[in-house]
Amino acid sequence: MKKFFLDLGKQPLANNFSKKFKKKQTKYNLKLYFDTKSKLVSISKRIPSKVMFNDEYPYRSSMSKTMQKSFNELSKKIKKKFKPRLILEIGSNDGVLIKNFQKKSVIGVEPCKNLAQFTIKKGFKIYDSYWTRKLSKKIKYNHGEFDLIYSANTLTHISNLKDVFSSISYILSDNGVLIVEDPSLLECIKKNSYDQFYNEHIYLFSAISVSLFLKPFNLEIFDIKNLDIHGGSLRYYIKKVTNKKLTISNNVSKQIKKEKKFGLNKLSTYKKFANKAYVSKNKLLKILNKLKNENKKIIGYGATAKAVTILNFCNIDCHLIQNFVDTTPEKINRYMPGKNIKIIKYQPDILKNVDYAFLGAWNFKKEILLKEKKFLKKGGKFITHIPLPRIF
Ligand code: JHZ
Repeated sequence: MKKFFLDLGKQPLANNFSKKFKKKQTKYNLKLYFDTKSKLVSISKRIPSKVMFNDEYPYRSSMSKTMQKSFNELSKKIKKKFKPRLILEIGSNDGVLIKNFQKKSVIGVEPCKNLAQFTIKKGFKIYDSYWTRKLSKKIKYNHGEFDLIYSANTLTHISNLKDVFSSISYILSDNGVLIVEDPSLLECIKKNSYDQFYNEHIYLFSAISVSLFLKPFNLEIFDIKNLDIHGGSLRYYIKKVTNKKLTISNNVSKQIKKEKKFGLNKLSTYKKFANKAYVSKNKLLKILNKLKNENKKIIGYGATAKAVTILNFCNIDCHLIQNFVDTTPEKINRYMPGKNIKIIKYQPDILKNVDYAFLGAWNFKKEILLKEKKFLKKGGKFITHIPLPRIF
């Protein structure tokens, strides 16, 4: 039974950075629900994949050093621990993981053709289609079964999870391993990062919900790792239930216990989280309005999908945050969805005349602070809303 807990208002497509200032933009309800039976947290309005993940999709996984390092380390681990013959990556984006493997040992699935091109051009085999049962049949027919399947920040973006996991189970070899990586619901609730919810994030996974969901597909989690990536992610190592060669690590029950102790299996936890989102909104607006009245120059740092949720939920436009800066070529000179704040190209001296930088990419705080030492030294300050709005 799905129970409502938070209304984040009308939100535009989180990655639809328009070329022109647009007075009117299509917006969709963003309401959050907790399913008391499946323990899944999801959003109500499902937008067709084709609308969200099109051939001009601007998000590039390789735009941060943190991400490159994480994928590089993972590829080494995969090679050493599992020694896979053939790897399938679902949602290969611009190839940040794939490029660490030999061309003959990896196949990617990436429906956004502009992103798929990055790896196709390098000579990798990429299916530029959506992950569906039909595609899994085609890939199995062409390549056989896979002994390692990897997917980061993709499966939570697909509405039909039954189709997702049944297709994976179908194409995964009997002794194969599936590695799934997505933002951790526990970390999201703990950090009050309501901005992890936008129309692309149809679900936010927890170990509780994933373990319940997998059973009918002959799949189970055999290990879990907590990662710092994206504000706290979980990496689930999954195998077939019938595969008794791999043992189940204590990390799985530990994580589930931790989540239950925090209350992820109870609606009341999400209601508290919803109240905190409103507290966070009011506090952020108070800070920004005060600085504006003092004529301070504020810019946004990192034109993230998360920032789109904040701008539209808190009703922040260019009167409060003048511009956003970002390193992604696909976002530069475009406008933040829904609020028309122009995104400008990041350059090392971009913060020269800035007083405050709002951390849209708060999940890369460490990397950004290291890069902006000069700004801080000169008295520049950052604003973050995680876990609650403050200046530092
Ligand atoms: P980042 C995206 O969300 C969308 P976003 C997607 N739906 C998803 O699931 C998550 O990723 C995982 C820029 N930047 O990773 C680069 C700088 O400009 O937090 C990016 O545009 N300078 C697929 O958009 C953005 O910030 C820097 O120094 O919330 C970061 O976006 C750094 C480090 C980043 O994901």
